[in-house]
Amino acid sequence: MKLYHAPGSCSQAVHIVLHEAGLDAELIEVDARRHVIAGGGDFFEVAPLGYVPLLVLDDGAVLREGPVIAQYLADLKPASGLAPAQGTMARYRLHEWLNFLTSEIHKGFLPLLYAVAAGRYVDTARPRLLARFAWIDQQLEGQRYLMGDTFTIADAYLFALTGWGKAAWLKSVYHADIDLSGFENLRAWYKRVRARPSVLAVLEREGFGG
Ligand SMILES: N[C@@H](CCC(=O)N[C@@H](CS)C(=O)NCC(=O)O)C(=O)O
Repeated sequence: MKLYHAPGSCSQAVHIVLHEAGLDAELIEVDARRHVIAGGGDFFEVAPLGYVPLLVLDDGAVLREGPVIAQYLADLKPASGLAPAQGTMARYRLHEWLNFLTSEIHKGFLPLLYAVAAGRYVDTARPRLLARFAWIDQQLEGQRYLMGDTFTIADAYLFALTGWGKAAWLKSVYHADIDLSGFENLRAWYKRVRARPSVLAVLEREGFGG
């Protein structure tokens, strides 16, 4: 397998899942803003939509969309607990989280990451995003991970996205103009996730260690 990824981007979630599942993949780094593959090469030739993550399987099949790639990898190692079994209510709960993270958090960040282009829309986008983080903070009350006691791919996804916000306890990657410092449960969760060996290994490899 080959994983096209960009350090600190949403593809970090898939990178973490690879480690958690104990799977091997060749990592190919991409400059996601310039759409250039490290060492040379036009990323659009591999990925017509120009975004990471992208997984190329050994038979040449290409899998797009982070939450789908993460589920594929998790399902290769069911004993990892990274995704509950297909068809169970717990699996639908996982889908619920992944869809929420994709549509409400991941894409909710875009106006803040491209604030100049977004103009006054930032004034609408920021409180919406904060309200959704407040909701996540409430859900984490009294539990270790998003789905309870078990770390799942939803935690890996939220970890990559949370790193985009501003808070003293974050090693922010993009410094999006949103302050997450008021969310105590999120903060405790973040520290817990950041201490996982898989996450430490990925941060080191992506240049955010230490
Ligand atoms: N729908 C895609 C979105 C992926 C995405 O937004 N990737 C960003 C990095 S976080 C990227 O590569 N952006 C470059 C671009 O869109 O040109 C997914 O969920 O996997």
